[in-house]
Amino acid sequence: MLTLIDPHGGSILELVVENERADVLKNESVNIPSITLTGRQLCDLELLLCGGFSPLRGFLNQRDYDSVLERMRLSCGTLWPMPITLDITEADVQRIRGYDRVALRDITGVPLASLHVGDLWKPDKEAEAEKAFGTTSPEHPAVAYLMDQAGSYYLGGDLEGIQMPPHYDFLDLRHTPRQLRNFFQSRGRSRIVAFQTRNPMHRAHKELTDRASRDIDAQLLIHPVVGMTKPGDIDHYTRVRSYRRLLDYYPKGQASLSLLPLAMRMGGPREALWHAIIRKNYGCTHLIIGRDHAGPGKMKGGTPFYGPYDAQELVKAHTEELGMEVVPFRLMVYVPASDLYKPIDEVAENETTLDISGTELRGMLVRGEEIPEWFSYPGVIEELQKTYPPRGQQGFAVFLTGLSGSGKSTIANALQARLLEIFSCPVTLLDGDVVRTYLSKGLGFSKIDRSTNVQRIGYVASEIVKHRGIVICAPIAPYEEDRAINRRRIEREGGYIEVFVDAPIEVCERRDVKGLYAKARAGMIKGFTGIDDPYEIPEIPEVVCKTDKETVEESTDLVVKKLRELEFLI
Ligand code: PPS
Repeated sequence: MLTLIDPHGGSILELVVENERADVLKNESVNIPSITLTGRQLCDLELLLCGGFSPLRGFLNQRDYDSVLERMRLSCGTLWPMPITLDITEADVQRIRGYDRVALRDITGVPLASLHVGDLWKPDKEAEAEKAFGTTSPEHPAVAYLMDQAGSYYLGGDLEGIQMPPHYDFLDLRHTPRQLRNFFQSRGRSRIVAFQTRNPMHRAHKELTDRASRDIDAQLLIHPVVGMTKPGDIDHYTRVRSYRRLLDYYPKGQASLSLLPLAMRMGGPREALWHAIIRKNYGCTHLIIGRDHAGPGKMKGGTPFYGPYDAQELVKAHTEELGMEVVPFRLMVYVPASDLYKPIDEVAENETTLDISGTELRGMLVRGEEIPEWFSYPGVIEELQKTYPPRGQQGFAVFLTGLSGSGKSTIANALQARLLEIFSCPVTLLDGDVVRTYLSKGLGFSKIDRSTNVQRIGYVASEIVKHRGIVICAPIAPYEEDRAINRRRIEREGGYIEVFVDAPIEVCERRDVKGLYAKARAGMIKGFTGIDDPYEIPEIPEVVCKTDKETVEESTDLVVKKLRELEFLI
């Protein structure tokens, strides 16, 4: 363990102990209570152990926590804007009572650190949200996390690291602060400008980072966050592959890429200050800070959480204390008339500029549209295209829902045959009865069992769609909530086409293929959908098939037509 000589002055505090001590702690961990870390806690632990969060020695105790919230400083006065806390549950509190050490483990059970139990307290979460993020709105991702996911208690204490959390991806791009400092030193570089990002980088980013590093004669460190970013962001695997390709477009040796396993809070100004301290620990001397740095965007009503330059201002006000310079990021825009990127403040009033937003880009990718060269680089786009293939190359789920006897299975079978005519790949059919035989054996028809059954189908379907496969599901799925959960889960991976197989109950009852309606009417089956259990009509189905008025072919045609319209079938 290194000793910190000068907070923010250049030293870093690494918390992983020597091998011999680590073995002692590992053995001891079997006999003390353990806490299994969540994804976010794991990211925090990694930054604590490697020195990215120097000068912190562990999770904050109450005095430091209060002080950080009140004045963005630890109780000793050192600048530190973000509360780094270990949240635990009431059950955890009971388990650790009476112990002075607790083992921190990852989800697979590997002991990563021993925490010397310090303060245990119940925080006022509203006050924390207001002070740290300036809002108690659940639309702010960190506030939502704090209120909905974080445990009710905080456990503070110094850490002795047993080992760093293991990683298996992009190992050549993961560095500790010490490794990065050594790397820069070995290159003889003393001026390093960091670029923080959680998005893919295109031409505008390349132009601005290129300019920034040349203007101040500094080596550029592209330092993307690969821990946790804003929900809905592009996954880090895709981003890192695209950053790698982007490196080819910088002059040789000008830019380096290293991954930061940080869990962002989207905390705007405080987060920017935190980013500066972290980058300082990683050996950087400058940080590029732009408009709305680390902000979560706008609230539903359109009001932004933070002012556009609040982050820049706050960090600027502390540059001397930090020993870190801010490089203001001026928005670079494309000027088609001169085929050039320019800082927005250099663009004349009558000059036309062009841009493509992240959402527009994703739309263009899934529609298979060509991405203009002025916007990005072929290598970068190639990587994004792999993750966002055009609709015709994505998987999809056709989810048929309706009463028993409404015709779901018949349409499902006809549709499967139709799709097999077109595609060479298999089409999986998850029919109600089949699922209950293999996937949901043992489940009954209570509300909870039905939900479990329907969500299991949704989970399996989402996996098939993720692998770009085609799946047809045909359960009754009587509850809107379950269908909505499935829709969200499947749409993350590809297409979800809900088909309401709409036949009046009298028609279904008349058909009564399995004789179940008769049994239900006779009271021999309880909780039968449509008789004494509800069927909630789908709110926004992509297709409605009226099977009392259409032939099977006509209903199937409707689904196929919709698939073509949505471009899943070309
Ligand atoms: S659910 O609600 O989505 O979980 O139902 P599902 O798994 O699709 O139901 C499959 C078949 O179970 C038969 N069955 C019942 N249906 C409704 N209510 C009750 N109580 C019930 N008991 C048995 C019924 O035949 C369903 O098949 P389909 O193909 O829909 O006729």
